[in-house]
Amino acid sequence: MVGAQKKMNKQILLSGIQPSGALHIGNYLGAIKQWVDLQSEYRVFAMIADLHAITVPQEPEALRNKTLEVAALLIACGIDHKKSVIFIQSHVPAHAELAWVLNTITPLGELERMTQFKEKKDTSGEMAGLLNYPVLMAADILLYQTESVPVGEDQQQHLELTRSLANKFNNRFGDTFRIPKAHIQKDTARLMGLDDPTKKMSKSTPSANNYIGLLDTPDDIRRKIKIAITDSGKEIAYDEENKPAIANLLRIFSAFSGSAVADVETKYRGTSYAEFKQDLAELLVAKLEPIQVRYHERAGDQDALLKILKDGAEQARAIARETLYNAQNKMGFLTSLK
Ligand code: AQP
Repeated sequence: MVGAQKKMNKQILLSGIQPSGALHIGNYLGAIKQWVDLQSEYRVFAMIADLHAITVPQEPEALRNKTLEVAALLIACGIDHKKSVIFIQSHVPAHAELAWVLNTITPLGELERMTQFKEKKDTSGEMAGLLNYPVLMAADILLYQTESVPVGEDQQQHLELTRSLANKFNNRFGDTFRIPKAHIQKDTARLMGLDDPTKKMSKSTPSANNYIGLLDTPDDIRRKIKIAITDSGKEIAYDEENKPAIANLLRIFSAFSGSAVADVETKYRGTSYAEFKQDLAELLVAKLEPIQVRYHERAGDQDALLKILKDGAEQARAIARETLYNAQNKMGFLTSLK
């Protein structure tokens, strides 16, 4: 989830990632790397979305550890805390408070027809938090008065709800929220599961063989690529429909090597799946190593990490609180007495 706001000539870009498992190369290519690149253009607010993560069951100790792991990994991947703001969602109470306000104007039927809810409810239980996830996401976006929101196709429905809630609130209580526009991202960066190329690579799948974690050891990377599903036939060819597994591996190779998919395809035409996979594994080992080195340096200095998160929360709170109070004030809350 990402959004950009233009404020006093400064663009704020809000982006979120859930500490719901081990961050993987899909999260890196599809999200983190893009935020790193956007830092020169925008003031990036990188949010560790723990409130979203608990919409499906989480073990407390794991959630604590993953939250700090994600923070250290964001920095290791290149989010520069001197230029950007890294914060934990639950440290900015305005997210939950605005979500509550928005819940009071959200029709139940709209939430029940959300695809993500329908997909997750059978495995995670029909909890109200899971149902209300899109309302919290609307609060995340609206608090920072984001102007355009780059979203993948799977998040379009949630952005539509955000727009409709913002319009409804503005019509009823007066101009409060900027109506965010969707900026549809091409899905080229989407990586699929190594054990099931029909579903996206996902950090909360039961099997760690589904993904390459950013902190996987070289041996794990080699093993996972070796056992990654391939398609029938022998040819290394990019064919999304008939060879989805090889197409996925080619996309991963292309993204990490910087070569076009067609060039990788040409290079490996006539070689074996085994040879291609071996080179892919070595490429990933080499590319993830510097991130892992920086991660271990960062994770080893907990005091500095906690300070970055504390400073980040303060900066986010100042902006978020302003929008929240404005909204509450318009609704008739006695915000001036707070
Ligand atoms: N497979 C993927 N390919 C490309 N991008 C991906 N992202 C996630 N999976 C892929 C992007 O990572 C960002 C953070 O995602 P999230 O933490 O909000 O959760 P998610 O999108 O639901 O990702 P996961 O890994 O599948 O997490 P779980 O299993 O916890 O639900 C988003 O920008 C997302 O697009």
